[in-house]
Amino acid sequence: MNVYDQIIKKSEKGKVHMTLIDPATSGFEGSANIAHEAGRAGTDFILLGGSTHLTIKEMDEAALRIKSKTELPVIIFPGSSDMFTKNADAIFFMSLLNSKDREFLMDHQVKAAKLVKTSGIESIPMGYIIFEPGMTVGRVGKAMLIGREDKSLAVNYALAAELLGMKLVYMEAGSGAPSHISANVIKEVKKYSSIPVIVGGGIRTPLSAKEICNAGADIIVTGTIAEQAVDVYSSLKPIIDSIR
Ligand code: 1GP
Repeated sequence: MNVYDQIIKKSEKGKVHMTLIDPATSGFEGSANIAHEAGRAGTDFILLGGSTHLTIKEMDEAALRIKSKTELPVIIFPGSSDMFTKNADAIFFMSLLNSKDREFLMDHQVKAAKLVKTSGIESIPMGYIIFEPGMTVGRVGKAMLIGREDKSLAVNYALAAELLGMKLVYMEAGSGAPSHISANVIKEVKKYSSIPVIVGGGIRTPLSAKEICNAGADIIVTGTIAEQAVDVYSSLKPIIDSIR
């Protein structure tokens, strides 16, 4: 079964958890360790990437190391056109829909298109939208940040992603954000959206994970919590358990 179908199947049965691993922050060994421990804690998918630039060689190495420690599907979550590896199982072929810079809307995608297509890797089209405070990705991606309670703009962006044929929409507060996006906004988007909604950024406690899932998020992503943990398993397990 391809990765997208696995995501759909899992999200039909319950809430999905994805662990974001950034090898630029965690190193190769640390990345492999996080993948292993996150798998033990019950995460469903590994996202490989982030907003720090990595070369294809580094991505190759990181994916290999991660795959040597887990059987979970590894999905590239690219910050630029160079962040690609054939060693992953799929790539989120994404556009930062509220960027004011065409680089993040379409230029990286154009640069990477032939490589991705000819690699044979599964490509999953995804709309990516960034909310306040946005953190590094908001700044680097030159996002016109969506206000924390701006339900109407959020709905329009999410629906634009869907009507453009994107298969997922990712609502992001920014990695390391002091708080996640608003539950009211998630609820409103879910009233209209027919594609799975991913929420990430600032999720650190079982309570917030549950709040986001109760509001309607189909998939949640955590990154920082595992990155900073001394014991990755113990930091992730309660969060993942809380959404089951
Ligand atoms: C970043 O949403 C993810 O794209 C993860 O955010 O690092 O805050 O968990 P955190």
